[in-house]
Amino acid sequence: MKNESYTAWIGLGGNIGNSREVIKKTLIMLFENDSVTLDKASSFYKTAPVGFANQSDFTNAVVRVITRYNPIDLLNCLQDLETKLGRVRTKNQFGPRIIDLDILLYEEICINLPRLVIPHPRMKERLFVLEPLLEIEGNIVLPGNVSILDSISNCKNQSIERIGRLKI
Ligand code: PH2
Ligand code: MG
Ligand code: MG
Repeated sequence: MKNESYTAWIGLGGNIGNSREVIKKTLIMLFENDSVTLDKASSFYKTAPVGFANQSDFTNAVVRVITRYNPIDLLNCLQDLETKLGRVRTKNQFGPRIIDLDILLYEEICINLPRLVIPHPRMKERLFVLEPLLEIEGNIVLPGNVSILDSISNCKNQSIERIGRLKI
């Protein structure tokens, strides 16, 4: 592995069990790994489910990390962590989950592989990603030169409530 480090943005979400505690535990476990360090974390948000309505509200957050991993190694690391935390993959891509860790952005790169698409293909339509991202990255311009505020104003039908600081 090269010694360089890269910035990535990760979305966290879950709606099974005490999701706030699960997200905290996830971050503690993630940062026990020397190859990923926390740079900035958003607050926690309580969000209505998007994509499949008949399930509990989610808790969501976004973090900015510095990592030595390339995107695929970072994905492997996040998926290992999901499994360790008890994630069971079901056929419902948008259904309930204990923890979901998604790479939203990695530097300014674009990747389109069967396992991994960066920027995250649905991030611009999801208030549960955009609002926490705006909190930590006020000036960010989204891929395609889209303003985050414009994207947020297109998601106003999705409900989101800030529920407190993420202290780890
Ligand atoms: N994740 C999904 C599908 N729908 N809705 C909310 N509010 N938060 C999520 O994290 C979420 C979702 C699939 O990854
Ligand atoms: Mg997801
Ligand atoms: Mg995922």
